Amino acid sequence: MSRLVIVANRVPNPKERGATAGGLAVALQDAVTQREAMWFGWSGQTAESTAERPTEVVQGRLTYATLDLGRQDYTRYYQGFANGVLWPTLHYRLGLARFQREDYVGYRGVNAAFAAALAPLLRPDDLVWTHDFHLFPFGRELRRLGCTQRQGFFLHVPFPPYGLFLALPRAEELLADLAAYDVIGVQTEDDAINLRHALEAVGQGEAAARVAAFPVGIDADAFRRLAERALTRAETRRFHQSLVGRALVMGVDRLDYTKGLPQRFAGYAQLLARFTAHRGRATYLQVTPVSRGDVAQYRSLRRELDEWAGRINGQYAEPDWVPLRYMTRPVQRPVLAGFMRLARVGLVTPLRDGMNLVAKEYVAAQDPADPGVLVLSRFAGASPAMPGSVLVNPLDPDEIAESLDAALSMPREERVARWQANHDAVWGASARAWSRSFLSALEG
Ligand code: ADQ
Repeated sequence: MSRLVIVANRVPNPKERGATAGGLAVALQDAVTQREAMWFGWSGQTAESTAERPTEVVQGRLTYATLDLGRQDYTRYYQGFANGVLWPTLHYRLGLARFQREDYVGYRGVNAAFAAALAPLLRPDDLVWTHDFHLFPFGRELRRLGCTQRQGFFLHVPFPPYGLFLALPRAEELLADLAAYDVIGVQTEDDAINLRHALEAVGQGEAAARVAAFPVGIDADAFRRLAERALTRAETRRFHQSLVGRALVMGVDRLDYTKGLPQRFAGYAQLLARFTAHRGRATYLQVTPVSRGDVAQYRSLRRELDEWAGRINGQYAEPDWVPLRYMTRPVQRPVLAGFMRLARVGLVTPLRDGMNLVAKEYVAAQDPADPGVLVLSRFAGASPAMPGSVLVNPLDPDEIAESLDAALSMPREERVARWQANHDAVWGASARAWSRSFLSALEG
């Protein structure tokens, strides 16, 4: 079997395995245990200038090869173009993008530097699998250096309608970058349609034929076990006792403007205003660790949410009941899994999301005999395959309130039927199936 080389902006820390690993590391766990593999990418550290040679750590058949980023590269490539322009544009928010020519030049420069650092480490029959929007140009840079290996690319975030994407300065060049890959994977059929249109519109029809949808999944059995085991943990028991029989609504998201958090808080406020029976009977826990805190838009979002939380609790709290418990500190995965199992409602309302793994984790965490209800945004990549969810338009706080009321009032029989309707989407489309189907397409 040929070696697998995974290229991603962030490489997991070899010391943090299992429970603390990030989403991508978890999804690729199966792939890297099946064959010899290498993770290649940014170390997460900055230095005076970007390293030319990676630092390698070998763990059995798995090698981690990482580079520090120069401070200016960090600002331009990572903060400026990847997070400041591509992230909003790919989530349909062109108005939030701040294009600056030097950031774009920095982005291309880091991709070229990464390719130059990886090329000498490659063997002729390696499979190279590059991940996400930070690395559109990476495959073409490798080709420029004479690398002829099979190369695949997977986009974890959505791809917007082509007219929107083409409004981005340098869109054509970025689409031509994608044409260097043998397989171009996206999350959903809608993303595939949008990306094919964009490629065709710029004369890259051949590349359009190499685009396919590979929906990301989770290891549902492992998450279910985590959730069950969590019930015996002291944190979970203390939390359960603190609910004193009240129905728990739960949200888990990175603090990001794509996650629809102000609208979600507004929806919960509408629930308390319009459906007064839930006052004193429901508790909403939102866990939202701060991410990208050095970007202005994220700081102002944080202030907005602080205001919402203060307003909701100020207006509706009772001496013995706090309607909203809002946390911006990270919570460990095993603890989170236990909290999800206790939740009567999983509230997942991104304005746009490539997939959204929290929706799948919530379903996996439930007790099949007495499951909770998933209230899910129509605009999460997870929604087409999850027919048992209560679907909402995340821009409409009134609709969120009505859906919350319906979910909180739902009889057990209907909750069980809806959970079963979501079961296949979660257990059938596993992390392992995702990486295996992508890699078999890449092997040709
Ligand atoms: P993200 O935008 O990070 O991922 P998501 O799919 O929800 O979004 O994955 C987040 C992961 O981090 C989940 O496993 C979740 O449990 C965990 N997580 C989130 N908040 C947490 C918290 N407060 N504490 C601890 N863990 C937390 C991107 C795309 C998604 C796509 C994934 C995978 O934006 O659309 O589903 O990649 O392709």
